[in-house]
Amino acid sequence: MDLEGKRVLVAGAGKTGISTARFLLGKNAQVTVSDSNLNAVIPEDLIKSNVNITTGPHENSTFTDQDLIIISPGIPLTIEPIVKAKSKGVEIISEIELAYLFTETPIIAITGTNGKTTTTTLLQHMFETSEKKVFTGGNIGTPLIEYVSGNQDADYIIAEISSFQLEAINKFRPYISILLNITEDHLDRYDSFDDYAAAKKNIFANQKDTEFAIINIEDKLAAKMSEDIKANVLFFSTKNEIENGAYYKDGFHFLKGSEKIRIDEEGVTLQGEHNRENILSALSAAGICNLSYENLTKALHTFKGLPHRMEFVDCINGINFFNDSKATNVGACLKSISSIKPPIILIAGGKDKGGSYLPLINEINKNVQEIILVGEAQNRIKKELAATVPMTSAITLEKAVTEAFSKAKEGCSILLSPACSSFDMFDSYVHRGNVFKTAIEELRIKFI
Ligand code: UMA
Repeated sequence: MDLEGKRVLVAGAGKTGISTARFLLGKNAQVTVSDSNLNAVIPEDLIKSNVNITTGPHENSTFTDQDLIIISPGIPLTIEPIVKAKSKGVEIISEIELAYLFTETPIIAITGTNGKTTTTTLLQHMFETSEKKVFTGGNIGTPLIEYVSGNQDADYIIAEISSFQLEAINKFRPYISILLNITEDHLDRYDSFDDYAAAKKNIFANQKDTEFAIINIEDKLAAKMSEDIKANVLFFSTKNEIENGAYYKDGFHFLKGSEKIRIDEEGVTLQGEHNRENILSALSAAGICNLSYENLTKALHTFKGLPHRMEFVDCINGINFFNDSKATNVGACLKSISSIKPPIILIAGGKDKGGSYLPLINEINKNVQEIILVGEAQNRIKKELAATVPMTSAITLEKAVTEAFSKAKEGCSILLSPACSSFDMFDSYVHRGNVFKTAIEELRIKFI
């Protein structure tokens, strides 16, 4: 793609937009940045450059008078100026598409509703343990375009990819794509679950039979998607033996080329059924890339896990605290309440994403003693889970922690697993998780 002299609009001035604008400047494009927030913070280097910056409500004409628009993931394709620009023939692509067009480095792209970040980070660790050079980015935090503008030379790009990023691709074509699972999420952005799933399926859209798709066969919808894709499909399963793929049965079985490999579970740091899925998918990709048994075993023994994902925080008076602030949807919450020892006092709630909470009922009845609710979604949760356990409300997360602690007996687990996003009360799930951990630190000072 030749960008020299082209009129290119960057929609959104968050992490993605800023990195994209810098890249485009380096390609001598005529760059405009438009952010709907009047108070968007634009870095000094861009202000001083010849980028045209507009903040405040998007103007249709700013979007229609362009040759190309790079849309940030947080902006839906349905906003009026984008629809108008599209109808005038302006090309609209996401930043991952732009990055793809400027690199030859093979991409391992990981998507799914849950487990993306863990799998991405685990793969990075596997490659680094095998002394391979990788760039890790995408939805995990560093835009892929930074790899391209940094003129880096990695063996592989390991990219966590969200459904938002997949909405505006034309050619983006990973060497290996991984689909972990698809459960309800982001229904505040999509008209239906089908629309969300269709965006995820885009990860396979441009792959050819020289490339690979690694798919969770236990996820019915994900498995169905394999039927009409061109890539070589390798399934993985935590439940059944798979002849031509990876599975868990008394250890992790996977393929390295045509060789069948088994790694023992003993010494593996990641725990829980959902992590078995993440491990199997990562091992499948590592097997395609020919990483050795020794290095993969070492990587699984030394992987440190991630904060805010079923993170054990503390044990006070025999009561265990777990921080799963990253559980921003019902599927993730379901997995966490089924993976720790009951009885659980669950702290849930936050910004509602429009999905149903009903799938939680069985696991709550089995494992949860009481729910303490915070945030905007609490009325809906109370209504949908009325037939389960007692529920109370807390005004702040700190109050929820003290309330839960006052009700917990020795042996009980207090779990923050909100099933909602954090944006009603916090800047992000990280902020929410840190507030939870600070509240626990304060309990420790008071009660010990
Ligand atoms: N904005 C507009 N017009 C609009 C809406 C928003 O101009 O109509 C502006 C906002 O004012 C803001 C900017 O757009 O200044 C934000 O853009 P963005 O929301 O795309 O955020 P970025 O900072 O670019 O971060 C994005 C991803 N954010 C989202 O998908 C919402 C980050 O994923 C990702 O790490 C980053 O790119 C680098 O690739 C975050 C996320 O929440 C972690 N992802 C979702 C998730 O994991 O569930 C998908």
